[in-house]
Amino acid sequence: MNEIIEAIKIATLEIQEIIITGDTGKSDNQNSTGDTQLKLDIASDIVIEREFKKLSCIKEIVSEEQDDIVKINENGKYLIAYDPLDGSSLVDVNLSVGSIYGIYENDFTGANIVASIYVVFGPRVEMVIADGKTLKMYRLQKGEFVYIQDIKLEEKGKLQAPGSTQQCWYPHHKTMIDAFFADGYRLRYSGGMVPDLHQILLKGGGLFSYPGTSDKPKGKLRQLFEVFPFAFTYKSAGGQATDGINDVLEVPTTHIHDTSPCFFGSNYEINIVKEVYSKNV
Ligand code: P6P
Repeated sequence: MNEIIEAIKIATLEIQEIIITGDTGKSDNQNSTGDTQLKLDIASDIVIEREFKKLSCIKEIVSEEQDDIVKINENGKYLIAYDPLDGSSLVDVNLSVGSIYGIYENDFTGANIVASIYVVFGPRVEMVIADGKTLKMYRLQKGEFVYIQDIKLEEKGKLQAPGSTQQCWYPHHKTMIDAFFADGYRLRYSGGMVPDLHQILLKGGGLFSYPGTSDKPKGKLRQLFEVFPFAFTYKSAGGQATDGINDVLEVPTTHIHDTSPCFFGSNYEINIVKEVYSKNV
């Protein structure tokens, strides 16, 4: 696992440079989910794949930016699914973005995730590593990643990050989100999953939601390299993650680009989500 972390550190330093100096324009391609790929997405993906291909411990990788599984070493122990530069369209308005890595054993399913790592490219570059029991944050300082702190969620938080198109929310979802705001929660939503979830983790908790909607009943966020890594991250910080009914890591995966409705947060907020959604199945 340490060699994977070191590979991600090397890739991160190069991606930071790509963000600062790279072309934020669109490529001529779309990814498997139909998103128009930015040149930054492709450049970041190339860097990460290059570094992972050097590691004999990796069996195969899945990238948001590639249609198919890439086989690395048939005797490798780990399978890695990653989003090389999530929220890349925010770079040209100078907002924070991030990379997300889910590390699995045996197969690409929520039940088989064994670690997650995300990197926030913001005013500071920070890397957060989850092992299922702890969540540890490191900060890039003078070319090195320095340990800063462990992250733990409060039982109840203060922040709400309500994603997706509000006009497509189901009525019970809208009623639930409105009730949180009526209870004094504060809106914190940039449209970048990584900084939005990082903020809730560091500011004591709350709820990030990207539900199923009338236009996207299975949600928008991808299971293997967005939903499951952050579910594992939040559980490692003492929180929870659900699809509205169950632990989101129990959601079945039939295709490597499958999506899932997802809620990540402190226990109090997630328990409310489960209570509301269980009555509106
Ligand atoms: P919406 C970025 O494109 C992304 O995949 C996530 O980083 C983010 O949480 C979500 O989409 C934002 O989607 O529909 O709220 O703009």
